[in-house]
Amino acid sequence: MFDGLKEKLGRFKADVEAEADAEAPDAEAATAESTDAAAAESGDAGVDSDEPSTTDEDEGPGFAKRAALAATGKTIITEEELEAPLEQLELELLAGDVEMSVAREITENIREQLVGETRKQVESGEMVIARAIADALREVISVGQFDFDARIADADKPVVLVFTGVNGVGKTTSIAKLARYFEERGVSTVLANGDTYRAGANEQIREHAETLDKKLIAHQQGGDPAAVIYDAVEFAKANDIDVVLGDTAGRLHTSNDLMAQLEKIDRVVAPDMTLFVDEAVAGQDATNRAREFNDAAEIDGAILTKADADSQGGAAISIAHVTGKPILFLGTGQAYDDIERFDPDVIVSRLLDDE
Ligand SMILES: Nc1nc2c(ncn2[C@@H]2O[C@H](COP(=O)(O)OP(=O)(O)O)[C@@H](O)[C@H]2O)c(=O)[nH]1
Ligand SMILES: [Mg+2]
Repeated sequence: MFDGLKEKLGRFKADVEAEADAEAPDAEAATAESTDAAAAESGDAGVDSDEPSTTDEDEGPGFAKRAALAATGKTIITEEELEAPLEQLELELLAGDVEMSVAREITENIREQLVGETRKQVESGEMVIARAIADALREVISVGQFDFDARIADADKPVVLVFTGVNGVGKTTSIAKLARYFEERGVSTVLANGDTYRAGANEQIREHAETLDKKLIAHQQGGDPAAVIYDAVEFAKANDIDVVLGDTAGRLHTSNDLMAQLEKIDRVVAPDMTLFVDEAVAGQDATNRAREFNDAAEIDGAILTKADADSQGGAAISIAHVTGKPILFLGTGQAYDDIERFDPDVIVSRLLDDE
């Protein structure tokens, strides 16, 4: 998943490590030595030069050297040395479909963390660099995250979720997957086909509803989407259903018509959450659409589909930072179980995994 980005980040890490090694040829030895000494001291005894030196004799031969290293404030790498690798990384992130402001944020975070970083006693240069990249990524992708299951559980029932996004990105499929997801958690659902625009939309979602054994509320093609979702809410109230999953038509986000429809849905049923759906393979386009949909009809979160297909990964790390709303789920295939919660820590470790 997201192999393009993974490769670019790996290359950057190797570049900076090479710079750090070139800068401090004796650093490896010093680090190894101090690591051993730290283990022997069994604790977090620092090498601060101003530490009382009463235990000098017990410290072994490495101490003087370590103290000297700390006193000189030996750094991993200087700003100058970081410049070329960071510039290269920024270009590669852009080529990997990362939004420009997000690429900047990531490289700035890494710069801030690495410049002047003193080689720590028990931490190799490699670890410092890996941590800086991981922290920078986590910071941009965890924007706005909240506990989705808890929010659903705590909300007044029925909870109304409306799905937006352009045609073909996987809205209807994601609704079907979420019906299964909720069922596994003991949460009941009703499906509402607010896509009254596209021919065949009723048949497609009905097939899912029947397979999943869920009630579907649908009107004729050409009907009013807000009325369909309203009816589903009434059905949920009358039948003690927890969650209404409201599909919508996926016309162009620039279409005034569609935006007027979303506004009407907002007015008539006041959804608890509007979830924007787009596909990872759309890259920068997905990020731009997320921004535009959010501007037109505020979203509460996003679902990024087709993460299983070969995508760079740029949308996955850009959407939250650009919209201020979290990616909540990843679609990872065409089957009902192919959906997972978007967990920033898991994504970061996938992107930085050396395998
Ligand atoms: N590989 C893959 N295909 C998906 C995923 N989600 C949806 N699709 C496929 O994308 C196509 C369009 O999906 P659909 O739900 O009809 O999109 P909608 O127009 O937004 O409602 C269908 O063929 C789905 O099977 C996913 O996570 N991975
Ligand atoms: Mg659809």
